[in-house]
Amino acid sequence: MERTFAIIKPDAVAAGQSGQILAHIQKAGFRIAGMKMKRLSQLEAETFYGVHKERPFFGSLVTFMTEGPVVVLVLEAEGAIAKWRETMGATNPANAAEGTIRKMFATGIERNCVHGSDAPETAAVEIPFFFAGTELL
Ligand code: 3AN
Repeated sequence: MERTFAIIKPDAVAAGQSGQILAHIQKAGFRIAGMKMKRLSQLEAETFYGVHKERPFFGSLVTFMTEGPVVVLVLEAEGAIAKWRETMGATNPANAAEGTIRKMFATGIERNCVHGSDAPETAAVEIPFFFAGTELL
């Protein structure tokens, strides 16, 4: 079993889509090992997206990710990392496949409703960034 880290982003939480996204996650066959709602601080968002620091969209991305509460999740499944990337769909919803979460709920390349770790090394950093071991069930 593999674990990945996911976020339901502020756009989807504000739009009242968390429940539908969680239902989709469970229908897709993930077990939820950790879940909480929180509002990211500026420092948390900047640190979390540190790899994008030099990108032109960094400031805007941090503003977006701190504009309201998010739901942070640890999802478990066989091949969870690749499976969750597939379930989310492409970063830009215009390129996302039919039936993916981003195709259904994202409104743009930045406001793209969900996050998912892109590799085992990323999941290994992102999960403990938000969850203590005792919070994973
Ligand atoms: P993904 O979330 O699919 O792994 P990344 O890691 O390339 O995509 O980008 C992280 C986040 O940065 C995206 N989820 C999106 O919110 C934002 N983002 C990525 N590319 C752009 C872009 N060209 N313009 C604006 N925001 C972007």
